[in-house]
Amino acid sequence: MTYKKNRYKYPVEELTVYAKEALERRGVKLEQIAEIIYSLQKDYVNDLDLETCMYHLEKVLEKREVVHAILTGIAIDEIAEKDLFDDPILSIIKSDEGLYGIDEILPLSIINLYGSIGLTNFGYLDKEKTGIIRELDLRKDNVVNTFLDDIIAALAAASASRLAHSYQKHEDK
Ligand SMILES: [Ca+2]
Repeated sequence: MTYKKNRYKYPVEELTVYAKEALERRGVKLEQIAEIIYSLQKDYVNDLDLETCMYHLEKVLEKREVVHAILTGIAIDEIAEKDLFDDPILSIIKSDEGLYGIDEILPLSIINLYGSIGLTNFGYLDKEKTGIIRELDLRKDNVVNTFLDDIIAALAAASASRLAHSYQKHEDK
């Protein structure tokens, strides 16, 4: 029996580069996500710094499932921006209706990788719209960020969860 080596067309390292490029193209800097992670965890971790937040974000971005969610969400936003969907779904996506909900379901594939702290943080960010999430929410005029704001919230929540778990492990030892 031989192991099928080329199961994936794109190695995950390459996908991570695509995902980072997509975030940058949509006006999101990784530092801005790190700032949200910091705000979520600063009260729980002594001497937390942005570098540590960034480290955990980079680790989350190395996962294929995470990259898939980022690229899918951003693709939907960009296709909607070009009016390439048909109505009614085009109008629904473009207006980011509160009851649409699919934009919040897609990033659960990121959250699910990091346990229940991730889900709690995701719910919190969805309500509070911290930092760049709020900025994305306010950017209008032919810009569609319906999926992006939830993707960013999920990345921050998942990274915060990963960070929290890494400290718990240290304490358990
Ligand atoms: Ca949204």
